[in-house]
Amino acid sequence: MIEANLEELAVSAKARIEAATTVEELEAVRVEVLGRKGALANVSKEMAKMTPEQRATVGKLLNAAKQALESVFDEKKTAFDSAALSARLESEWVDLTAPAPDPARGALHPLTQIQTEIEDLFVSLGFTVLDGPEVESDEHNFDALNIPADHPARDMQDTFWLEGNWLLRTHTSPVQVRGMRKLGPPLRMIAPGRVFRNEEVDASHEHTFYQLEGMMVDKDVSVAHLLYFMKTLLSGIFKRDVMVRLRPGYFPFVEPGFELDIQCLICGGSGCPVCKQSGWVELLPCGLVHPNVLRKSGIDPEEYGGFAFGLGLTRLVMMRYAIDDIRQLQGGDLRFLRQF
Ligand code: FA5
Repeated sequence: MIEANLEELAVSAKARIEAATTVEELEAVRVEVLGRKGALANVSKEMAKMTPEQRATVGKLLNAAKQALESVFDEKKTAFDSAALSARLESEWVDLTAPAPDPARGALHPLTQIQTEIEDLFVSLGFTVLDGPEVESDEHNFDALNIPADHPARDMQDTFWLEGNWLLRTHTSPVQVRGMRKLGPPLRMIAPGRVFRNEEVDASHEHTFYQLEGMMVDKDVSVAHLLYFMKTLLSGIFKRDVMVRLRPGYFPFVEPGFELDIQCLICGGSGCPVCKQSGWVELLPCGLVHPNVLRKSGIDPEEYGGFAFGLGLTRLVMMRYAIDDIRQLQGGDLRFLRQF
């Protein structure tokens, strides 16, 4: 009797194992049949009540059924495992021969782009590009530019003073001094760079901004030369007609000095916060180099003359791309920068 039951149990368990469609289902059958409290374990417990002969027969059948079912189970489990592995390989498949996806590309900051364009322009006109330190001496930033210690013009540029007679340069003009001393006359140089002023920040004023200095020293340099280079610079940058105005400007290191203003390209001259409602933006102060400045750098003003200019590079970028707030340029916001 018990033999027949065992037979039936084995047949039905084999069928259920083979029919299982998920690992969970398979595991449930295993626990139910082969588990510690499963059907086969129950038969094993029953054997205690049997005669030794019966026990021998049933024991054999039980072992055979157990082994047979375990092997059906293992087979089924292996099939599930290999199906799972194939699915995983399929989903994680990588084509090593496919071309790599485009990496996210960076781009040059608009300031750098314009700086490079101006450098190329001036290099093509025979100018050398010079660099100077951002931490400068009082002598280079002021004295050598005809601005002695007690000169009221020192107040024109609010200075970040450091210890001793050191400071954060307030303009790129000290590189003029370095250029004259290094190259000697005749010379043509430009010097782009970062400058610092202890100023209140607004739509058109930063405490840290960029200028581009230019200087030419030679025999018989006149205002005509200055104007020629300034016009070449502006048409090279804007590639269209822009309204400019020239007015007298005072800088101790030039005589005569001029302010070259550009009609505000943000508002077209009607007035906005960038041009302080005036319609004009100060962009390009310039002039003929003061004889004292030449003399302080070892150049004889009787023999040589020169012109110099100090382009507001950050403002130029604002005009070219119609950026209505200077703070955006150094804010580091990638959404803003990606537009260029
Ligand atoms: C100077 O710095 C002189 N060194 C320029 C110069 C050089 C004159 C050679 C003559 C000969 P100024 O302080 O005006 O000048 O500054 C020059 C330009 O820098 C300005 O026309 C303006 O475009 C820009 N600028 C000045 N202050 C700021 C500021 N806070 N933020 C942004 N741009 C500024």
